[in-house]
Amino acid sequence: MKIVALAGGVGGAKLAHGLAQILKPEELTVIVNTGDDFEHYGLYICPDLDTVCYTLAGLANPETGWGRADESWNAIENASKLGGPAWFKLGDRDLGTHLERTRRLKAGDSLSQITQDFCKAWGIQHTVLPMSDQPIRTMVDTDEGELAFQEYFVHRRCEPRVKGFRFEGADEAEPAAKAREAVESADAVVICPSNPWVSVDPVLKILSLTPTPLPLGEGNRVVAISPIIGGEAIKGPAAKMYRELRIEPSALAVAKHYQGLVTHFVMDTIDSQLIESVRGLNMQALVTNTLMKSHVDRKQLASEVLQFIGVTV
Ligand code: FO1
Repeated sequence: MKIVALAGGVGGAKLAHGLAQILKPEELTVIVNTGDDFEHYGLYICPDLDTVCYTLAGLANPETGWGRADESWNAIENASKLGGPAWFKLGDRDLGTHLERTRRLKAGDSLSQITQDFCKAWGIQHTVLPMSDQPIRTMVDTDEGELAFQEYFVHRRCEPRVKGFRFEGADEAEPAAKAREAVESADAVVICPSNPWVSVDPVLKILSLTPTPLPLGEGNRVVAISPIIGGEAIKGPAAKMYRELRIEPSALAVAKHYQGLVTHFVMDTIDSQLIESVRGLNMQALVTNTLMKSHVDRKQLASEVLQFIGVTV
């Protein structure tokens, strides 16, 4: 059984970790959004890739979900005292990742190859891949003009009102070769509970997973887990984005977002009253506890998702 999980940052990483506790290394490929990537202090930063890898390796900061556990901040504090920007917090341990990734990219290695080598060094046995080896940049159109993703997300704390999104470079970019192969040979695709607008949509666009998912064969399953619980996002600005785009945030709105692509939809028990409306979108629906507060919750949700789509492990 071959499963591909599509993930953005923290929520995606948690479910990917749950899946990795159940599936064998050869059974799981996690394809990660790189639309949030940017250059800062001359370094190439891949926040979502790092969040997924640190989480799978057990190195992630348990409070924030991003960055490293047992982190110190000497370098960024020093740079800030010298007049450098401190709005994007780069920890000392985390900096090592960006330094080495930037050195390898400048030497001509692909992001896929670098990620594979980092995973090996961190003891990650499952495959983690960027969606593309070419740069794609999520741009957020707001009432204050268009902002680069991290500028909007971290620097401006998601305060400007969102009007739309653009994935710069996406039209010219190819999926990473191994990501394309993984999707083409997948028995099922799991869309993790990540932000549909800015974490999942760029991956779907790059992989050409449109409402009629061409690379997947007849009978294959695409399951999505709602990141909206009781009308609010578990983390991050997804609910705020829905509201600003004049859509009421709900698990049903997420299901509609993926209509035509997704065959199975998972939402939280708190949203059980929406089950018939979701089924009306031509999807099978499962209601369960989707809040992943502990490592046990991650594995439990992953196990229920796999069972729901008929994967026996
Ligand atoms: N998120 C923040 O809210 N503030 C930060 O200072 C910050 C720094 C940071 C450093 C490395 C990294 O890998 C991620 C970091 N993030 C930070 C998270 C990141 O901006 C977002 O979680 C993702 O881009 C959205 O998925």
